[in-house]
Amino acid sequence: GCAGSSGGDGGGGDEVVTVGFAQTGSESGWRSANTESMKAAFSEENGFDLIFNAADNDAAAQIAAVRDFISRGVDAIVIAPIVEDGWDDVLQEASDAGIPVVLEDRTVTASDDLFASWVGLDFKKEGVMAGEWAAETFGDTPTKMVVLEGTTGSAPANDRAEGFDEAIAGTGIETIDSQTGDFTRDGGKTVMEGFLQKYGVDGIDLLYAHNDDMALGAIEAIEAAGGVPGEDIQIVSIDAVKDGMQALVDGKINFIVECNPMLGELAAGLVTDVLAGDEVEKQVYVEDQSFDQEAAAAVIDSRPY
Ligand code: GYE
Repeated sequence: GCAGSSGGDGGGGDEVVTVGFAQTGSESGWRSANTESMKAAFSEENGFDLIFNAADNDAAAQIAAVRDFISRGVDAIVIAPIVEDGWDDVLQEASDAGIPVVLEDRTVTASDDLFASWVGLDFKKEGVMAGEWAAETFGDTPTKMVVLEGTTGSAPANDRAEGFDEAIAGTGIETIDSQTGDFTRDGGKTVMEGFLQKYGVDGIDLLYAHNDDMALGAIEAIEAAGGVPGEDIQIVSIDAVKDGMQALVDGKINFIVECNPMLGELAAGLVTDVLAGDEVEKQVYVEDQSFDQEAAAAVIDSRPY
């Protein structure tokens, strides 16, 4: 046949592995860190040819990107699914084409026969940890809470809501409003402006933001409305990215649950193992921590993202 298939690196065991990665978009600081981690792990030095697609949070565009990977005949596909539902058909198509799929970050509702493995975080547990802090902080005290939800239909938005609600059941915390801010800073700011217009700074005691970026946007809205974030309105959020941790150190956020975005090496390891025909776990969970102001101050300079 044809010699020199690709690369011209001498062949042998050094075949380049072509991977299509369908990223959600670039909605948050967490996402930037995750994209960096993925690109570093799926690098040329590591033997990968990475085809990177960011779908700008458009679920249909993300599915189209995966279809494109299939028609290009990549060796493997990695997906960070924007939403949980709607994956059955395209995952079946990848399976029919004999292309293994590894999911990273978010989960899907499709049958787990349709993908090789998933690596990510326990979003429900993150919600529980955030809710436990709120339950301990406010207890039976009547507390008016607003929620900034992540992208509607995404696994972290669904699971973080569920975990938090379980943890605050039976406390004095009442959800007076809850809307999506799409995991973005602008979204968090705009939705919080609406909440503040409706309830006033005095009518809100607590904000639960499904990620740091939305909390950071909300902080701007609270300050613009003459309120003191972290005091007039206490804030709990999830991710523990640099800007969020700084706001926690500054007392503008009161508690943060970590969500580790450094999933690249684990995802690349799974792809390598799957292509080698090795058995892999269906679900690989990465551990998260949580931080109050003091804990954040102690680690902020040593964190990689
Ligand atoms: O928390 C948020 C990002 O899916 C865990 O997506 C991820 C979430 C993360 O936009 O900041």
